[in-house]
Amino acid sequence: MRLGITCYPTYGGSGAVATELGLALAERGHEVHFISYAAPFRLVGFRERIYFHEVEMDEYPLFEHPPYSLALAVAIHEVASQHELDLVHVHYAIPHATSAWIARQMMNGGRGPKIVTTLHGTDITLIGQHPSFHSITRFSIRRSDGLTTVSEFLRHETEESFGVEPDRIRVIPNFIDTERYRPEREPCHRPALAPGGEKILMHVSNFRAVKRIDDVVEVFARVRSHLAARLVMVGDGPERARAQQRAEELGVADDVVFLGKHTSVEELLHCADLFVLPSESESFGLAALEAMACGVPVVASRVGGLPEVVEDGVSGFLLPVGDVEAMAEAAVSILADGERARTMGLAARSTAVERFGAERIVPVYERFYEEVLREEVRVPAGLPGELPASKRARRGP
Ligand code: GMT
Repeated sequence: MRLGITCYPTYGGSGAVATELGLALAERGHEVHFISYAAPFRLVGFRERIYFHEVEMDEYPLFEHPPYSLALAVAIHEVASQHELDLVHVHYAIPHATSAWIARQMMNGGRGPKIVTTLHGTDITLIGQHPSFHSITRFSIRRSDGLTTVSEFLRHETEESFGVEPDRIRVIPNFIDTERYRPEREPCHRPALAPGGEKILMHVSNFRAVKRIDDVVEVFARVRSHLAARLVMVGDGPERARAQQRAEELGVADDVVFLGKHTSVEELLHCADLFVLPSESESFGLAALEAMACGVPVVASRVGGLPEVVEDGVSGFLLPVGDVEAMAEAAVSILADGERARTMGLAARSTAVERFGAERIVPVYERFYEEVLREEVRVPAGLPGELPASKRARRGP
């Protein structure tokens, strides 16, 4: 197949998944064209059958807010025409699903590549609900030829909040390269991160408010009053300064290290004894899965799709959002008990390999694309002014 992939290229789960998917599909013989405003952060080095197309945006004095959605639509249109794409897969609905739809409308009255939209999280649960975006998001996702969500939780949310018909959405969970993300990698950075042999708690995110990184620090301060520990914070974002300040206030700053953004977190995760993810909302929790693949148990909040990834009491513990006391207690119960930590770490790794391994999930996407191309996926009948999918003209003259 000739595929286009559009995603946010900076640090974030949806861009990471989109890039890994493109790379895996190219390995399997497909031609993959990434279309975005910058090369996705995990797209490094030369790979056969992989192309990157940068969306061009010119400064113009009138544009206080340059219309990226339109420039992206033009780029998708150009790439789809020049390379005769069969299908464009957009990750995160806003504005990608809309731009892809516009691009296709520009092609001979709507003939063009099929559009698959993967919904990742806040495009549905947060920003997509805002009055400025709700109707266009609903319009665009309902016009995608194929719709996927990364968890059952998000499927349900999409159906409820956007009136998408129940049988339209396919749940395809995020996946992980379990060769790259694995326990006991070399070199081991443990001596550098915890020179005194302390236990290592780790958190990786983009430090937005939804991640509640203050809670990570609160949990750590409580754990540290029970045992020698260090907290390694990986990533950056708007909440970083507040979390640093909270660490100072709690008197634990000397044992908290903020490493900043990191392109290959697998080099760090395997050094951790525990991963902490106390998010307010999490449609899947890719960071938790990455830790689990490295054999690291997780203490997280019981929200969104996290219970579909972390099995409470088996690969970690799930606690109510904001309950830092309970999270700290759960963390200590793992860190202070070597046998429990080992058993949970093994369970975490097994879950990652058996349920979320790339070799298991990537072919699911491939089969879904084939279904979409064969028009076997249901497109709603009642969209005003549209012919049923089977009657619409196909690409080409
Ligand atoms: O939706 C977002 O907040 C952005 C997105 C991202 O790009 O990081 O995160 C979401 O997608 C990830 C990949 O599918 C999921 O692992 C995250 O749980 C999800 N974030 C939220 O739901 C807050």
